[in-house]
Amino acid sequence: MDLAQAEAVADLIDASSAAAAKSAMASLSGAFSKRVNQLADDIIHLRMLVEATLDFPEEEIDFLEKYQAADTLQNIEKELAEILRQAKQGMVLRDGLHVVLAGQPNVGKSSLLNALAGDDIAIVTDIAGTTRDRVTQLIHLDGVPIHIVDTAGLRETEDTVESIGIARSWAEIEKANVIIHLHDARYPGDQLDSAITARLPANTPTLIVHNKSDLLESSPESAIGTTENTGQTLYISAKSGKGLDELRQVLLDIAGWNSSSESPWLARERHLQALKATDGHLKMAAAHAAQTDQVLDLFAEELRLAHDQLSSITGVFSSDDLLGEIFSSFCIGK
Ligand SMILES: Nc1nc2c(ncn2[C@@H]2O[C@H](COP(=O)(O)OP(=O)(O)O)[C@@H](O)[C@H]2O)c(=O)[nH]1
Ligand SMILES: [Mg+2]
Repeated sequence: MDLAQAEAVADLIDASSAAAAKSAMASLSGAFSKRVNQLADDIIHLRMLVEATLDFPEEEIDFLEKYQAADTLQNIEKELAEILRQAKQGMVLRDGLHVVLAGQPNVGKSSLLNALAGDDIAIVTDIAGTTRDRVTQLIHLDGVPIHIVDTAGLRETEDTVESIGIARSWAEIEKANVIIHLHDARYPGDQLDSAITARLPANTPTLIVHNKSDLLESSPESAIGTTENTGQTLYISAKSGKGLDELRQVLLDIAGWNSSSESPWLARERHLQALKATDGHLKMAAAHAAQTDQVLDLFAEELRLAHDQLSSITGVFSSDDLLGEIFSSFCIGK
């Protein structure tokens, strides 16, 4: 069993849905490791050729041309991109998405949490400032864990407890993977909503969701854009449930979840970082190869670093600190 498989044991124990458990099983049986090892083999082959050329310079082989190194490297990068894409899916399945409900008091944030959870989790009243502390609920969409965080409504307040709650709301917003900025559909273009929008972190995908559409005389159509921060305007009613399926679908899209593609292996942040670092070194190698006066030893060095990064996933090359960290999540008996 290699390191990625050992991690899969812990992930299988912790799996929060059937889909996550299935993917953890795939990792455990070596599906992820196999792809990583195949890619490592391709890099090893290329390294072997370049190191040989470095050792026997008198042969004066134009290495890169003779062995079509550029093509080989391109194929390796393509395969890496595919592994990275599937690893991202696997990470969503393992860690889920943190979705924060933000907005003014009384727009229906707590009602939306309850509607999505299918249960009365948060207190709902028509009194502004009811929610004072964040309430988190785990739901599953398509087997994907989604942590929904309900927050205190954002407004100026003299109330000490409420203002602490609002500070917490902003802290949650900063940590969110996705922000649902809830509006009251009856008051489009509200000034306070614009002020909130201006304060939201620019790099976090944000959905503008107009709630209470049941109170409108005619219900406007939702506009679902293709990019994350533009054009996502949804009309829903937390009360009647209208538009909630659409909202769920948009959340899955943002998570990068594609239910039609085969069940990926489970992946961790560590794996993703290593894959990205591998990609960085391969790109550097390609850049060296593209120069007219090819610096073969730099090319070789970048390939070596790429190889090291990739090997850290399966633990062929891992520091003791890392191993300590990973195995600290195992208890005796597991
Ligand atoms: N008609 C209607 N009322 C809603 C809807 N969502 C919430 N409400 C009402 O709006 C009030 C405030 O809701 P709440 O969920 O506590 O808002 P929050 O302060 O944003 O958490 C309550 O009286 C809810 O019953 C909706 O979709 N339609
Ligand atoms: Mg509330």
